[in-house]
Amino acid sequence: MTPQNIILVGAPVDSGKDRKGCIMGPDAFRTARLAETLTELGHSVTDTGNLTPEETDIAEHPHLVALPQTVGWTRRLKTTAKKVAAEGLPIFLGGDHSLALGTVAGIADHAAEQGRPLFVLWLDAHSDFHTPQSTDSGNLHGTPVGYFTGRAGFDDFPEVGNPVPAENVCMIGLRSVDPAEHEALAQTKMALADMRAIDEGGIRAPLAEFLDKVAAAGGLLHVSLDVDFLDPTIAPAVGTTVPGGATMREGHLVMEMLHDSGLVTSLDLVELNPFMDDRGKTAHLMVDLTASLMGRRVFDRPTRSFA
Ligand code: 6HN
Ligand code: MN
Ligand code: MN
Ligand code: MN
Repeated sequence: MTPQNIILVGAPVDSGKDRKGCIMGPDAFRTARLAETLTELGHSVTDTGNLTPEETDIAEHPHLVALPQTVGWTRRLKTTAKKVAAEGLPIFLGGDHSLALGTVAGIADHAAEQGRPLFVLWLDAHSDFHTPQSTDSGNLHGTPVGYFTGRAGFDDFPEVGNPVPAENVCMIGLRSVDPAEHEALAQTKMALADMRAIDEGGIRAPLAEFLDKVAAAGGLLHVSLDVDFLDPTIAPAVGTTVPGGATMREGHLVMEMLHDSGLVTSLDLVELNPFMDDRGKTAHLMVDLTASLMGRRVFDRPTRSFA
């Protein structure tokens, strides 16, 4: 991979759900040597430190958890993401998944300015396609895809100037989709690979198909990696564990294919709750996956075929 100008942006967002702990995420990624690892791969790495949310005068909501804080984070991240995307390859260190309301909306503004379409790869057990009206839990980390694809009902949030068309989004790893999300997803042309599809056909096919589409369109590609994409036995440090997730090798293969495609222009690392980790194993795995995305390989692919 040609050396990249990687910009680490700490986003200790912890307002997207009731359970606390993602506030420690950015420092756990730092402790697991993310910057050093990427530097060793030959990239230039700048850590810009941690952001804070903008102040808002929005009132607390009876059902939605910490609405004012999440709106404040969305404002801050939308502006910041647009700016840093013009300067290099940003990696947003979460923080819970509500940070993607801001990161993807801001990256979409950047893509529009470049005159290029934006594509989003959503690696998650969940589809996060709720609106503030459809969510049962009131946890706004379940809404970012609804927001950045332009669903109605996000009145308190910044306007999404450049919604990402649903057909430009691919989700891989799904195994927990709420009925309201399922119904809404059925109205779209989003590419959805649930765990059964992966069991039956492998994780390679849906990703390869999506990457071909991104390449053909000359698009930018944002990847949003939720810890719970991975099976909880290998990645326990997350509040929303769902059994039956991606294996270690499925995770790495996705990242290696993304690397070889050369298409990825921005990344979210989200939902790491270091309070729930087992001696840093989830933080280390997330760093290792990021390393695979940024060019680490065990050895050069063998030239001899074993078929
Ligand atoms: N995540 N669908 C559930 C809810 O509360 O709306 C879970 C959301 C999980 C959020 O994956 O970032
Ligand atoms: Mn998520
Ligand atoms: Mn999830
Ligand atoms: Mn729900």
